[in-house]
Amino acid sequence: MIKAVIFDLDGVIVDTAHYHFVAWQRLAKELGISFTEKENERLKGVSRMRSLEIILEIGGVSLPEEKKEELATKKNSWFVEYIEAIKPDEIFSGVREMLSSLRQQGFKVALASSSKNAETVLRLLQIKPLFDTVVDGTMITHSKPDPEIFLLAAARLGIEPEHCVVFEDAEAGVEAALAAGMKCVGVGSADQLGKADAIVNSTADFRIENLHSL
Ligand code: B16
Ligand code: MG
Repeated sequence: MIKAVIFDLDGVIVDTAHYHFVAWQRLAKELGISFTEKENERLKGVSRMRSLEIILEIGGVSLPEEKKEELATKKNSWFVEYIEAIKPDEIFSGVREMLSSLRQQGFKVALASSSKNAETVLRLLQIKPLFDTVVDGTMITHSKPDPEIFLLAAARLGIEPEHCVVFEDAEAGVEAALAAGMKCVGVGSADQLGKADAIVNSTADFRIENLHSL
């Protein structure tokens, strides 16, 4: 019996992945590393520092911790600059209505994003009041694919993991949801998200009445 729905942010509610990509690519260019949109898939759902490490691995570059901190901070300052322009209508089509319907139908609704900028994005989209709880990258120690973020969201909602469904667009996120003992709807392609219990092209394509048959 599903009682709660937990949403990832980037790629499920809004396309911040594009802004992450543009900022990472700018940094990669400065470092002389070629970084493609396909390689960017590996960064989805994982933490800022792990993302940087993946790019450095791609470039075969090894740097001291201090330098990595400096580069991650630089990338984040560009990302924050880019997302300042986000408008409420950038939310994926149908998602605002879906969040409202879920709560009207008695489901608890949470946001669980690895991003430390999730609060800013929610404010810009004007959707924070649509969630019963928000868990983000500032509140966790282990990033997806570790289940910590989803277990924390469920605990804050007061709902057992087996009664939760997670909407995720990243492979690391699907793994995290399943490791948490939750059901998972993958948003994207079956190639990448094949382990999910169901796959949709975009979040609002999922029919709420199908939650109980996952
Ligand atoms: P930040 P999500 C994740 O958000 C992104 O998918 C991932 O690409 C990013 O590295 C991570 O947030 C950390 O973001 O640098 O803003 O803290 O998909 O978990 O909503
Ligand atoms: Mg995501």
